[in-house]
This record gives sequence, C-alpha cells and structure tokens, in this order.
Amino acid sequence: MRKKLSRRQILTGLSGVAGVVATRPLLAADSAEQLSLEKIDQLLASTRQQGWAPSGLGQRSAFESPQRLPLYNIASGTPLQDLHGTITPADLHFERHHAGVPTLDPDMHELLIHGMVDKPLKFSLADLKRMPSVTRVCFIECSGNLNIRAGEKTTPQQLSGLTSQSEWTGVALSTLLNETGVKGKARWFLAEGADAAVLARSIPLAKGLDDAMIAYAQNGEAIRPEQGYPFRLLLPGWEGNTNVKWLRRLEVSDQPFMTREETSKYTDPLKSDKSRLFSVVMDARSIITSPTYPSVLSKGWTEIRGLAWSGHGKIVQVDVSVDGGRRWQKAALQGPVLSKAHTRFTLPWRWDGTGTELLSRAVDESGYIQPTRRQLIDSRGLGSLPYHLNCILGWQVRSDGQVLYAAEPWA
Ligand SMILES: Nc1nc2c(c(=O)[nH]1)N[C@H]1C(S)=C(S)[C@@H](COP(=O)(O)O)O[C@H]1N2
Ligand SMILES: [Mo]
Repeated sequence: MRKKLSRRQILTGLSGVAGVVATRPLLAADSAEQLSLEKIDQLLASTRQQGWAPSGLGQRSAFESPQRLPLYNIASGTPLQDLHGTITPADLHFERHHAGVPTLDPDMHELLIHGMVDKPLKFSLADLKRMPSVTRVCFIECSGNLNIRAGEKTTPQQLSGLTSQSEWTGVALSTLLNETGVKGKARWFLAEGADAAVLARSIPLAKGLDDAMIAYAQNGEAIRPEQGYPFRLLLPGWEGNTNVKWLRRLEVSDQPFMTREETSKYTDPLKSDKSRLFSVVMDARSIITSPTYPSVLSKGWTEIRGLAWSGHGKIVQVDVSVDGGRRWQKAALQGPVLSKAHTRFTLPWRWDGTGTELLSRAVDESGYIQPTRRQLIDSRGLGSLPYHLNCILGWQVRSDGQVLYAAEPWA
C-alpha cells in the first residue's frame, strides 16, 4: 500500500528527495539517514525563488562549456568526447578555412552559374530560398582528419575532431542546373569560393546532378559564417575540401580544371611514386568517443560509445573489441541509420579493473571494412601529405582506470 503524504511533505518536496535516494541503488550514494538537513535545504533552494524570465536567445547551462579547440593553427575541432547523439551543435561544428572567414552581405552576394550551360544565371540568397527546398542530415569531414603526431594524452577532438554533422537545408544543385540547362558534352564543373583563398575545386557533373546541394541553412537556422554563410556547396560523403564555402561561381565544363587544391594539395601519394588524384569519397571509419582520454574509469558497468560513418552510404555494422583486437562484438547502432551520416554506436561493458585496449571497426553497406593501421600503410604507402587516414584507432585502459590514446608511430 502506498504511504499517504501530508500536504506539508508535498509542498516542501521532502517526499521527492526521499524518493530519489531510495531509487539510487546503481550509485554508491548516501543513504537516507546520511542526508543531512543542510543537504536537503540545499537541494530545495531552487524551489524557493522565481527562475529567470524568457529571453530572446537561449544559452547553455552555466555548468556546461564545450569548446572547439584550435588544431594545427589552421582549423578548429569539434569536441567529439563531449557530445551525444549525432548532430553537432552549429557553434561547435569544426572549422577549416584557408584564408579566414569572410564577411558576406547576403544582399550583395550572388551565385553565378556559367560555362557550358544554355543560359548563364545568377542567384541571390532570396532567389534560392524561393525555390523548392531539400533537407538532409550528413557529415562533413576534412580529409586531413587524423593527427598522426598525437601522443597518449590526446582526446578524440585533438585526434580526429575535423568531422561534424548537421541537418542541412538548401536547393538541390540539379534544380539550378535544370534552370540553366547544361550542354551535352558537359562533364565537370568548377566550384569557387568568395573568400581570400578563392578556393576552387572541379566536381564531376554526375555528383552535381546526384545529391549535391547549395545549402543555406544548418540545423534549422541560417548557415554559420564559419560554415559558408550565406551558402555553400554540400557534397554528401565527399572530402570536406570539395564542400566549397562562401560559394560564388560554378563553371560548367567538359574537363576538370586542375586547380591548386586538386594537384599540389588533396592528392594521395602512393607507394608506386604515383599520386592518387580526385580521391574524394570519404571511406568508412569509426572512433570511440567514450571512454577516452581524459576519462578515468571506475570498475563496473560503463557504456562504450562512439561514432561511425562512411561517404559510400550507410553504416551496417560496428565491431568493438575490449581486449586489444582478439575478440570483436557487434555494437548497437542508434537508429535511424542514415546514408553518409555519423551513426552512434554503443556497447555496454563491465570493466574488471585489468589493463586492456578498446578498438572500434566500421563496416559500410558497400562491404568496405575499416582497415587497421598496418593494412592502410601496406596498401597505400605513406607520402608526405597524409590525407584519408581512416584506420582503426585504439584506446588503452590502464589498471588505475586512466584511459589514453593508444598512440603508435606512423612510419
Ligand atoms: N571557400 C572555401 N571553402 C572551403 C574551405 C576554404 O578555405 N574556403 N575549406 C575547405 C576545407 S579544407 C574543409 S575541410 C571544409 C570545412 O568545412 P567547415 O569549416 O564548415 O567545417 O570546407 C572546405 N571549403
Ligand atoms: Mo579540409
């Protein structure tokens, strides 16, 4: 039978406090006897005064302060170890810009589409917003997203923080190309930014007509200046560099333009002394985000959590090893699993206090399996420009509970 509560107990909230204590067997918490009147008084403090009023713009809790971190002095990384689910808050989306963030007035800025088209056209932000819109969730990852010099005391953010995910809204590029028309011999287009880097990449027309988007919104609001305001090219699953921000010009052509960004940069030197050009699709990879450095584990149950993604489509499986790779278990994938999108994986794990190493391995719907570091080095060789390093990463758990990145030398 349920105990009857007095009106006074309900008003002061005492019953609530007692209830919380009684249902906390998972934590080594104080028993009801140990809960002093002073503690109870503190717990009730928030109920004795009016909270703050509604405001024009919300803020994070004063107790939470996730931060992007500068990486290699040219970028800032997402704090992967501090986030949950799959969407990156827009103000924590990683940044990479080659000549800073330009200030672009949407009333002045336009997108020109010309070259091998029937009718060259210009589009303002207002024009784009009037057209049929599309929305999708996908990741953007820099192809240089692995710090090969990382030591043991490295967080996921410092190791691989140049990947983030948003819900993007904009106009399908195919809708715009339908307006301009494209000549029969057209096969490529140049995408050029309006920043001081005038970053430009050649993109196959097939990708442009497939799932390319001119994105003007990020997680429901105008795209952030760091992400390309007023609009950027979004190429789901393709290396970050091809997702040209502050987009001002698309020139349709029958051949690639061989820009600086696709010849001297963003090519992959191979063992054979040759280089791989236009290696633009991001292969599958995964990273455990918890427990990782700087966590200190306590014995007992914990949930291993991480992210897996692939530029080739959906993640179909993530395997986790809690014994340095001897045995692998299937992690649970948090649905809905989307194509070309960060996918959250979890695995409950009971740590017995012995030192070990945690690993994760992603498999995508094309059948591709995330390679080990050895397999990656053996298949590609390692030149001086390390792009597309998507190998399995490990986290050492020491017997004192300290979790460290299992750093290994690259060459
Ligand atoms: N115009 C322009 N677009 C750009 C860049 C740039 O410097 N200028 N950097 C590229 C690189 S290298 C990456 S990884 C992504 C990063 O996108 P983000 O800053 O929105 O995360 O933008 C790409 N688009
Ligand atoms: Mo990048």
